[in-house]
Amino acid sequence: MGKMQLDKKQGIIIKIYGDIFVVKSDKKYKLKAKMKFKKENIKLFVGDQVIFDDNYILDILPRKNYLIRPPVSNIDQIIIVISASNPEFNLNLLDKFICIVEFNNLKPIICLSKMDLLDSKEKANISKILMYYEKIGYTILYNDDIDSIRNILNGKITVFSGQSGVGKSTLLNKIDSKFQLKTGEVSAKLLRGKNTTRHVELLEIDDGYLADTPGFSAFDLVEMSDQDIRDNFIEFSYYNCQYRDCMHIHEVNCGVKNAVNSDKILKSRYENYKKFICKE
Ligand SMILES: Nc1nc2c(ncn2[C@@H]2O[C@H](COP(=O)(O)OP(=O)(O)OP(=O)(O)O)[C@@H](O)[C@H]2O)c(=O)[nH]1
Ligand SMILES: [Mg+2]
Ligand SMILES: [Zn+2]
Repeated sequence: MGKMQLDKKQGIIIKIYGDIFVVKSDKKYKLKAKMKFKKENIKLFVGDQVIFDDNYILDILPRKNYLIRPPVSNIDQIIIVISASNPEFNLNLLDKFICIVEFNNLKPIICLSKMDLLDSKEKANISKILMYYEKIGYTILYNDDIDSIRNILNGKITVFSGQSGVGKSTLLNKIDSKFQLKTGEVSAKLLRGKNTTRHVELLEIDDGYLADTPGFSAFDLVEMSDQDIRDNFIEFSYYNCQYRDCMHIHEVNCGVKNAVNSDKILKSRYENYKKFICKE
């Protein structure tokens, strides 16, 4: 008699702790990974589709995409949470993050938090800036409009990202109180550089998954060349320059610089672009 055939199944990794992988299929399984992953230096991420038997993850299916920081694969969309205040409204971080998300061939969705901390004049100011981002093609959401947010989550893997303290975990708890994610004081986070959220797992919502992620205080664009950065300021491509490979810095007859001067391109976008190119 031959060996007993073990049942093979396919599922998605939703949680990793130590060397244990929680895989969701018809139900949840707690598994270990076969040695070959370590030998071949393959790191398994939440979001990975895997083949498994009763005890082990045997194989990983090809990834559609993945992020290293935070480690998540097969992402459908990224919601960038940005706060209107506390921590301060920060267009430099927003533009940097949009650039990275675009570089990964995903469309960022921008979600504003803490508008309640602003007076009406400040609110109008921020709304005007956000209209620019909407005009160039990005969806804008507000963290008090849970219905709209929940609507776009269905059937997708969505990663919530953004600076520490902007309210990612608070928002996810509002989307579904069963998540019970830890939240914390902004002052404590910024002072000690401490994140309340430490690891990444996928949370089930309707027919999709959400990933809360630890916020960052600063990060850089090291993996991107200057040309990559330029190409991921998507609205620049609408303007024509004399030189086909124009970097929009020192060149003459530059359509982008003209558009900045005539307020067609948001000044802060262009200023941030220059800072990123100069690796500030
Ligand atoms: N006034 C106001 N406070 C908010 C809002 N959203 C979140 N907060 C507060 O902001 C603080 C930080 O919220 P968290 O949800 O822990 O922030 P986080 O983005 O998950 O932070 P990390 O996990 O460190 O990345 C908490 O004290 C929240 O109560 C909001 O819309 N308005
Ligand atoms: Mg958090
Ligand atoms: Zn140019």
